[in-house]
Amino acid sequence: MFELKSGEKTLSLASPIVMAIINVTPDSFSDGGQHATFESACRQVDKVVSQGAKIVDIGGESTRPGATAVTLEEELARVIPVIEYTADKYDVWISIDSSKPEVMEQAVNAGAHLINDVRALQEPGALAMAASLDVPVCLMHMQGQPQNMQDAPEYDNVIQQVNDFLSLRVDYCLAAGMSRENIILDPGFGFGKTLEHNYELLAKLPELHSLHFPLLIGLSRKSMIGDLLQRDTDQRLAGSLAGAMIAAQQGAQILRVHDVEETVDVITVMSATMASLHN
Ligand code: YH5
Repeated sequence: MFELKSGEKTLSLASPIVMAIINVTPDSFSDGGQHATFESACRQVDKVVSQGAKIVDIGGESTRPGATAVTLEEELARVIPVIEYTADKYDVWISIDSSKPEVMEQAVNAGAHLINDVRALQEPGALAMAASLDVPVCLMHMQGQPQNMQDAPEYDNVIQQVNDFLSLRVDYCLAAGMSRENIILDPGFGFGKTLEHNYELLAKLPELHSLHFPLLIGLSRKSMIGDLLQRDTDQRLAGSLAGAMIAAQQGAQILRVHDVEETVDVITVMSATMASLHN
């Protein structure tokens, strides 16, 4: 049974939990500037905490296909105030979604408990920084870079290649002095994968458990839902919930989602069912 520890805090992974996505990026439909971005992120934190999110994942860099890079200064200006607001007001776990060691450091100093890095600590200095901060880290698989990853992803054996990549990153983390208990793994749905690759990974998710680390899964509103169902981003709730349910049944411990209230309902029904097995 997995449990995460960060400083004085612990988080049980005995049944699946929800990580809420908090994007601290300027909304392309409004031009309210930095303060509007801060305010809307804080209101989103208020909402998802009340809906039962156990972790809020705060990110200031868009890693969607084709998104442009953000400077260190800009990323810090976006995420640090939101982390401070959340740490001051709530008991919830705070995750910093970043690949930059300086952001990881300042985020943890501002109250973040966990690092979520879609680049699996491959940026210069990130591995040493994460090891010295001594907090849990999610290592995600990506083929290519956000700018080009969806161009023509190719694998001979997608589950094996994802497994081998994550296993190698684990070795580097352990060699850098990171504790085994601080590692979380993620196959990275949509990060350099076709629709078929994504569904093969979801179907074969239990194979990733052979590494014996908790799994984090993010498929909420992604193309693997939208392209399959031919639905726009605001019409992907049912598909996302089905995906979350399947991931949880396949043994995923952490579900990274936009729709917190609905996903909490799904896993509550599932957990009640599983608990009744022992009756
Ligand atoms: C993830 O899977 N994903 S950012 C496109 C969408 C909807 C959502 C077109 N960060 C993950 O959420 N971190 C992101 O619709 C992540 N695992 C972890 N650990 C992409 C995203 C999204 C992209």
